[in-house]
Amino acid sequence: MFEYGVDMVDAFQSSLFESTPGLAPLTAATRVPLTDGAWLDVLPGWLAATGDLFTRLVDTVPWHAERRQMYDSVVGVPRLLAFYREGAPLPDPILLAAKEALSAHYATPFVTAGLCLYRDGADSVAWHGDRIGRGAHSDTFVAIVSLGATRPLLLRPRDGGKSRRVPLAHGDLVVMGGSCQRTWDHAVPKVRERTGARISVQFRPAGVR
Ligand SMILES: O=C(O)CCC(=O)C(=O)O
Repeated sequence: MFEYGVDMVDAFQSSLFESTPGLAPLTAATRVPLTDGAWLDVLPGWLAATGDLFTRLVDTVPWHAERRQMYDSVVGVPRLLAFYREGAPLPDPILLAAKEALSAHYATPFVTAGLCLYRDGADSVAWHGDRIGRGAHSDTFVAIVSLGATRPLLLRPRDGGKSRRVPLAHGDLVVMGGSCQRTWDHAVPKVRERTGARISVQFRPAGVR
């Protein structure tokens, strides 16, 4: 397992705050307008130059499996999960730097981090919007950093209409903004072809799940 000593973390964290190496300015993101006041900001490779962040997260995050009721049976959720609530230390200083950069750029504190590990192409998340809490009635932001294997993020308007496919490669950032959580749904579908593992890190403001 990767050894990541406290001194190393401290030294690295200081240098991140001085110069945020590997983090391109968020002003480089492309704004993609959707319908109904929803939009995406897309910044390919935002965290691509961050060494073995993917491996560190696979090794150090306390991943857990969840089960949920589906009709008459309880089924396994097809991905592993970890959640860092507001104030919980993040598992890597790069994620802290990313959270700070997003908060500054969007002038909104991003306070929680949800991490998902898609072990292979059979792992997925079904169509949904983040509508537990504020996203149900107000404009908000959900920022996703994708690490590891490329998987498509699909988006479709809830009222019908043209859907979008955003391929998320290693280090890519996509921010769903405006009305996106209440007027659009998103999903990461299963893929048939052989696919490596992917981690999704979602940063959210307070009261958005
Ligand atoms: O895998 C992703 O990037 C999307 C995750 C997601 O939508 C969620 O966990 O709510």
